[in-house]
This record gives sequence, structure tokens and C-alpha cells, in this order.
Amino acid sequence: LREHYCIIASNKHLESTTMERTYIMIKPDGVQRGLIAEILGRFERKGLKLVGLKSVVPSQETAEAHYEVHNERPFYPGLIKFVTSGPVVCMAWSGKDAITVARTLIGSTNGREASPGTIRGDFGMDMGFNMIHGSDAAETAAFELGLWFPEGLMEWDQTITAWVYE
Ligand code: DAT
Ligand code: MG
Repeated sequence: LREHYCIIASNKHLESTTMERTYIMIKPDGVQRGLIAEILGRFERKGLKLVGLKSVVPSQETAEAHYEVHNERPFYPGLIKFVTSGPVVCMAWSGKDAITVARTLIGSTNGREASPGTIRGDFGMDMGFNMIHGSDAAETAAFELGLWFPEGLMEWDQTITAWVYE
């Protein structure tokens, strides 16, 4: 039985190597509106694991690097001004398919079109003021996590994991 248990335990360990990490950020409007705990709680209750958390006022350089893919778009200058205007909450969450799971919790970009039950669908009415950012792919997640958390992320065993994943 003990050997059997070890096989299950090591399979679980193997499976954990397919876990993803994603960069999530509560933007200045989410902070100003007092939605930090509400938003953070949704990720926490979902079963994702918090592996990075801090609050900063983003520098111009970090904001520009973060939104570089949009630098030709007409809304880019306003977006940079907005995201550097005050504190944001930087988070790293880990879990199976964490990138997609987080995007589903967040909802579509425009709050008026986002589904009820999503963060943007429940609290948002606009495109720019949509409260939260979530990485959209594995490559962008790796880039954004390195950009916002150059100090690295937390490694820890969460005891509830055994009750979150079968
Ligand atoms: P998302 O944040 O859903 O990944 P995105 O990557 O296309 O959306 O755009 C990044 C942010 O830029 C978005 O959260 C809000 C802003 N934005 C996007 N399109 C916009 C537009 N047409 N007008 C104003 N702001 C826009
Ligand atoms: Mg995006």
C-alpha cells in the first residue's frame, strides 16, 4: 500500500509540472474603487495558488514594456497614463490551465459586453476602465511575470491542493 501511495504521489508530482503561472494585475481603477479584496478573493476561492503579490505605482518604463504590443494603437498613450496613475496590485497565480482559467474569471475586455459572473461583467462599464489585466498566453505570461516580479515567485505547498484537483 505504501508503494502504491508513492506511485500516486509521484504521478501527482509529475502532473504539477504541467501547471501554469499567470500574471494578474488589478489596475488603478480597481484599486481606487475598493475592489482589491473582491477581485483577489475570486482567484483565491477558485482554487488558484498565490505565488506572488505586491502593490506598486508602475514606472513609465515597466508600463510601456508591459503594453508594448499595443504601442501603435491610438489608445496606447492614454493606457500608459492610466496604468501609471496610481497603485496597482501585481499578482502571480498558479494552477492547471491558470492562464485560461484567469481569463475566464476576468471576462471580455469591454465591461458592457462581459458576461455576468465575470469580474468585468460584474463591475465594469467600459473598455479602458476594466479593472484588471490577465496574461493571454504562455509566452506573454512568462514575459510579464519576469517584468513585474524580477525578484522571482514564491514556491510553497498549499495543503488544499489535494482537495482542489482529483
Ligand atoms: P485585455 O486586457 O482584455 O487582454 P487587450 O490586451 O486587447 O485587452 O488590451 C489591453 C488593454 O488596453 C485593455 O484591457 C483596455 C485597453 N484597450 C484595449 N482596446 C481598447 C480600445 N479600443 N479603446 C480603449 N482602450 C482599449
Ligand atoms: Mg491583453
